[in-house]
Amino acid sequence: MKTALVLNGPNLNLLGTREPAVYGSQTLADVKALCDQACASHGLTLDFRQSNHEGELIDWIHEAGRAQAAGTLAGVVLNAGAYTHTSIALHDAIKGAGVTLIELHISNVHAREAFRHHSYISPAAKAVMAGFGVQGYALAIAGLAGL
Ligand code: CA2
Repeated sequence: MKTALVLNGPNLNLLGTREPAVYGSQTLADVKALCDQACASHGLTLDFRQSNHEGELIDWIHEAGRAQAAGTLAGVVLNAGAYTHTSIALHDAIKGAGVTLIELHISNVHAREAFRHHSYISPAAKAVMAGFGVQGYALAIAGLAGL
């Protein structure tokens, strides 16, 4: 059985505690449970992580590239949080690892502030998901399973 790696970037550990109008009221633990269900129904094993540190996310993407090359990983779902809009290093890591990656945002970033409209992740991603709330995680896992 292949693994789906779901990576969450900075401040996503705060999910469900603030800004419910933008991000909903579900916690990151709730999102993990939702991803567990989605993976189970698509014959995938879930590996779910969160970090507030850019370098740790980069190390995990490199690890994912090795796992995909070894045939044990279906791909990555990445909510890079605000690093989406700032991190050339994450862009380079995704390209360098050669990993299949779906960029995910809970909110519709294009309907928000202009500084959220540009993504360094999108050009390196296989697909982009935004605006479906936390349900987007399940949709992205379904998409990964179907690739
Ligand atoms: O919509 C998304 O998923 C974002 O990736 C979330 C990021 C934001 O910087 C991106 O522009 C869009 C922010 C994650 C922080 O999440 C919080 C959740 C609750 C309370 C505070 C922050």
